[in-house]
Amino acid sequence: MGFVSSLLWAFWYILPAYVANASPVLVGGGRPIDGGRHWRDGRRVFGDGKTWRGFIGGVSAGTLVGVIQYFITPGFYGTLKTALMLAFLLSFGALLGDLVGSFFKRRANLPRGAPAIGLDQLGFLISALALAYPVKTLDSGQIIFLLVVSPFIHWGANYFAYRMGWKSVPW
Ligand code: CTP
Ligand code: MG
Ligand code: K
Repeated sequence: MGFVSSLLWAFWYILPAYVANASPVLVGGGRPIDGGRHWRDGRRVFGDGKTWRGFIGGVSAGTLVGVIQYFITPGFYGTLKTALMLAFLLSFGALLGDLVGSFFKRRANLPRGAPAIGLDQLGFLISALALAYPVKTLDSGQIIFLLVVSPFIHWGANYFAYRMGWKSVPW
């Protein structure tokens, strides 16, 4: 595989995780996952920015993208079942990593929406890669590439969402 095509495949592989991470800003809202409860430090467990609708909607959107990807490049996945499993684990991993990130942000006394550089841009990605690892993984060069470019994509996507009026802060 050529260098450029290996990087493009890395994007193709991780796409469900990106979609899962980005879609809650549009589909989220309603009941927060922590149900409004507080941790023993007196602060919210996750906060109002982590909702069931965002979580389930994000996992669904990412998984659906994976199914569409299978029909575009079946050879990359082998079987529909593999594509489905991979997309689900990438999407679930992304939202789980995002949730864990918010847990640590609240423990650090950061209010909902406050930026946490590193955690915000890479937490979802590392968690997605880890959960999907047993089904299909990338080589180390591709993983390093995603770790380097994802923060820029994350910032770009958030800035776009801010300019569209979908969220109140550009990060
Ligand atoms: N969102 C959601 N459910 C999730 C994740 C995100 O509803 N599980 C929605 C919320 O409206 C959230 C927005 O997507 O405000 C942007 O997500 P994110 O930046 O991850 O949340 P923050 O508001 O920044 O909250 P936190 O400080 O906890 O990261
Ligand atoms: Mg945020
Ligand atoms: K986040």
